[in-house]
Order: sequence, then C-alpha cells, then structure tokens
Amino acid sequence: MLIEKKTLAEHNDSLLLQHTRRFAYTAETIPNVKEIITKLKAFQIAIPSWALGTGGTRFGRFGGGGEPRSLEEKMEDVGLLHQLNRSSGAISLHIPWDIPSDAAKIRSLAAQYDLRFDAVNSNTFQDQPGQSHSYKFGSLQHVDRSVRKQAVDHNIEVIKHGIELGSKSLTVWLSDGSCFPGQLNFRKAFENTLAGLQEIYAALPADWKVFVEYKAFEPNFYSMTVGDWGQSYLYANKLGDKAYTLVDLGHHLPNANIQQIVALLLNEKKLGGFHFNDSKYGDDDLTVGSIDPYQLFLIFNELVEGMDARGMNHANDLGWMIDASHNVKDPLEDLIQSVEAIKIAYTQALLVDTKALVQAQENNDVVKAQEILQQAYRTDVRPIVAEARLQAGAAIDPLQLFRKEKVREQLVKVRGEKTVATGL
Ligand code: PSV
Ligand code: MN
Repeated sequence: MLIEKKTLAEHNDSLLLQHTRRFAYTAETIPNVKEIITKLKAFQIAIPSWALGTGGTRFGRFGGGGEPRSLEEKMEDVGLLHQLNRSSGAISLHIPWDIPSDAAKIRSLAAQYDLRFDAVNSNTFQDQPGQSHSYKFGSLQHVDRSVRKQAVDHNIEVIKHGIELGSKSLTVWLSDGSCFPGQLNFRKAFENTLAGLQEIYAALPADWKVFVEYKAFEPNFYSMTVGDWGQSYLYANKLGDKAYTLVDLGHHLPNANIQQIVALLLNEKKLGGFHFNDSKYGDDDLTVGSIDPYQLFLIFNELVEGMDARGMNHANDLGWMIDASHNVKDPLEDLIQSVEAIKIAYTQALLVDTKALVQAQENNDVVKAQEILQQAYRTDVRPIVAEARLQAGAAIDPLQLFRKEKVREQLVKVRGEKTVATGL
C-alpha cells in the first residue's frame, strides 16, 4: 500500500508551521545548509528484503502480523518506506530467500515505486531443500571440491539474477569457519576460499563490484574464514580492482575502533560498502543509532573526510545498506528509525569544521579537536533532515504519519495475522 498524496500533504500541512520555525532556527547558524540539503536528498539507503519481516533469535520468534508474503509485497513495503522518507530508494535481495522468478515484472514494479536494485546477496550458510551437498562444514572453504563448486555455482546464479534486475554488485558473506581447535586447517581453508572467490570474481560483469563481508564470530565460534577486515582486505586485494571489503557494523569484536577501520580501508581504495545496524554485544541487529549514536557519527565523520579527500561522491561511490532484524519492533517502524539515524549522523558529519579540525590536529590541540567534533555531534540536525525530506516530497515526520494512518493494521487486514516473511 501507498499513502494517498492528499493524506501526505495534509500531514505536512499540519506540521509545517512548527517545522518552518525549527528549521529557520537551525539553519541560521549553518551557512552551507542548502548544500547539505542537496547532499541529503541524494543520499539513499538500501533496504534488505529480509528486514521486512520480524527477526528472531534461536530462542524463538514473535511475529507481528501483516508481514510480506512475497517479494512483491516486500517491494511494496520498501516502496511505502521510500514514499515516507524519499531516502530508501533501493532494495537488496537475498537469494534464494527472494528469487525474482519474473525479472521483467519485478523490474517494472521497482520502477513503479522508484526503487533500484542494490547488491544481490548469495546464501551458502543454509542448506536448501533438494540441494546436493551440505554446507554444514562450510562452503567455499570446504574440504570437498564438489561442495565448493556448488557454492561457486550458486554465486554465479545470483550474479545472473542481479544482471536481470540491473543490480551492480554482489555481496558474499560466508559463515565458513570452525567451532573447535583442530577442526580446520586455516591455511587450506583460506586457499580454498580464495580460489572459490576467484571463480566468482571471473563471472562478474565488467561494471560490477563484489563485496567481501567479514564477521568475527557466529555461527562459527572458534574461527571464521573471513573473520575481520584484515582477512577481507587480503581476499579483496588478491581478487582485483572490482573486489572490496564490506563493513557490517555488528561484525566486530567488542570495542573495535570501526571508524579507524573505515578510514584505512577508504585510504586503500578497498572500502566497498556498509551494512548499518547497532549492537551492544555482538551481531545484535538493533536499530541503527539506538545504542551508540556517537560511534555512528564518528564513522560518518571518517567517511565524509575520507571520501572528500579522494573526491568521491557520497551518494553513489559506496554501497549503503541497512542490515538489521529486530525481535520486538514493527519492522517498518524500525526501518524508519534506522534511516533517520543514518541521515542524522551523516548531516552531523557534514557539519564538522574540517579546516579547524586539521589545524587542531597539527597543533596537537586535543581539547579543541574534541570540541570541534562534539560541536557537530551535539547540534540538533533533525529539522535539516526533515527539511530535506519535505523538499523531496516525503513526510515531515514519517513515523507519526505511519502510525496515524494505521499502516500496520491495514497490512494485517490484507495479509493476515500469521504471515511469516522469508529471511532468517
Ligand atoms: C550475516 O550476519 C549478515 O550480516 C550477512 O550480511 C547476511 O547476508 C545477513 O546478515 C543475513 O541476515
Ligand atoms: Mn551484513
């Protein structure tokens, strides 16, 4: 479902006076506010097709009702989200959770919602019904050549689906690793994985990228074969120019300095993209910015600084995506909050007085450097983000409109209480 244009306009009218006052107050102190708004309007965050349903843990899953029953309904949900914020103009498919069996139809549906296809994701971390070989002991790392071949073939199949949809990148996340010392020969596991990735790389179209996503632990708890950014970087470097590291914020050991990782990968031209989420302990998949918004800001600060230093386009030169799957929230409300958090952090990073920061760093003025960063972080930029949304034709307050229109209740009516979307 989409919100009627008239309803959207009424919502904006009802908030316009208050918004205009707030925006004017904020904009007064920000000379380049117009430029910031232009950047904000261009900045789109892809929504993964698996985030539209309720997530679960290994202890259970509590569905919320009205979950999308098909890829078409997932696209409908992303379309609605994009209508509300004009910042979610892309969808990322996980295969085989979402197989676009009629690509032309799916493409035209995407055009209807003004969505493009972001990275396609392969899945060699679960066995599928009818599959010849099991991934119980890994996929690309596997000791058995036929398992490795099956995993390579699957990735090539995923690329084919992506080509049909107009996607331009493949994300490979492997759960490969080991649970116990001695289970795996690390060197051989690395070599096998590299050889498999090389075969996949060879199947990439010339204008495609492949993202190698790392993760410190889970489902393997002794070793992961792509366990950290160093390992991912090794693979990406050995593969070639079309291969990059993908940073998922939840995939680090506690207290990792993600912002430094980002800065160095960018500098090496090997940062490909992001999976945004937040966490307190591990891969908690919580709403972006819900636990540590300051870290998110510091990451964006490195991104903006590093991308500007290399003349990169903020909106298009890296892959921006949310990867979260919560247990207790309405998935669409969670995504509204996540997109908002990303936009806020990005705006705050755009406010950093870079020249003054460089000077403070040159002078070893630690106090000043902190003041500069926190001046930006502590600025309430929500009116700027809302103004960008308003100018783009979206809602001043997407969450308020979503609730007022009782979107979930309407979806439950159409789709039912007990629907379960595909995904983890
Ligand atoms: C693995 O934890 C991961 O972050 C990868 O990106 C997968 O594709 C996704 O989550 C599956 O939910
Ligand atoms: Mn991820």
